[in-house]
Amino acid sequence: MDKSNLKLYVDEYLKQYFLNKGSYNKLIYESMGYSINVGGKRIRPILMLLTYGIYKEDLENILPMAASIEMIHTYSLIHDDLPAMDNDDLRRGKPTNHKVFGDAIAVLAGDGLLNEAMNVMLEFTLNSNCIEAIKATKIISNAAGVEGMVGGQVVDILAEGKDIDMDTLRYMHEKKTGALIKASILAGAVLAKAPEADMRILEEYGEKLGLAFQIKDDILDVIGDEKKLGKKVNVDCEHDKNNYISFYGLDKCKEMCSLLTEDCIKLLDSLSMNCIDLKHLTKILLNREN
Ligand code: GRG
Repeated sequence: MDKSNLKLYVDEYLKQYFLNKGSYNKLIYESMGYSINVGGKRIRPILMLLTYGIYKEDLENILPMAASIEMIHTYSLIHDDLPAMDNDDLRRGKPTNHKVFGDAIAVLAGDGLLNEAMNVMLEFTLNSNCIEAIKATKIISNAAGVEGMVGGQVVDILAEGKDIDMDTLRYMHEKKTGALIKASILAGAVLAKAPEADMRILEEYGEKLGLAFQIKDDILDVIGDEKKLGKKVNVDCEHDKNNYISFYGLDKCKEMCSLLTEDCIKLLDSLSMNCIDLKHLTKILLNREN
């Protein structure tokens, strides 16, 4: 597998997975496939593959696990866009799932993707018959659930229109965005049977990377709003208050993002093995434009 083109392998796996599926239930597969194939950076699967790749050569072996985490991420985006949550019309530059298929099918497409991910991970576990696959599945399902992404989303919804403190903001993002990012890294490491000392370093790396990713997302959000409005945004009144920018301001956030990225690189440098590709991706995430 060409490490510089991992997105292509993930895209192809997911495309094939949802192609020509279903009979009476064809529509739900179309809806799931629509959101899966509509785009996306595939950061979580790539993080899993590259972390696994620090220790092992056969990256293609864990492609189903990597694709599963993208299915979970895509389900969360479909549900997040629903009128009952963020009520967004566009996602990944295209109409959101519910705009194309209606609310009911969009809810079911999200449910379908989550369950399909569990199915693929369990099939991988049965086929590989190894304890590491069970551990990785547990890490991912826990990160996707109430102790992770779902829990973070609940805090986000409850915080809407209210002032929250820094600890709540941090908890919210650690769970909503950070948990799945950290799980991608840890699952890759577990599947590759990384040494215990490296696991601890990668856990810290995952936490810092998740935070840097979220702060960068907030920065891009404000910059996007400013471009749309053609003027500077006052984050206190013109922008969703519960983000890092409204707590720290744009410049401080940019600095925090750079410092976190530097920390991430130092952590990767302290691993027992060389990981040039993961370091490269870490820097790309800091400099990304979307
Ligand atoms: C509905 C349970 C549930 C959770 C939703 C992920 C999420 C939780 C909400 C999305 C809201 C959001 C925009 C969060 C900011 C960080 C984030 C997850 C951005 C989207 O991830 P990317 O940038 O997206 O990896 P692509 O489209 O590239 O896959």
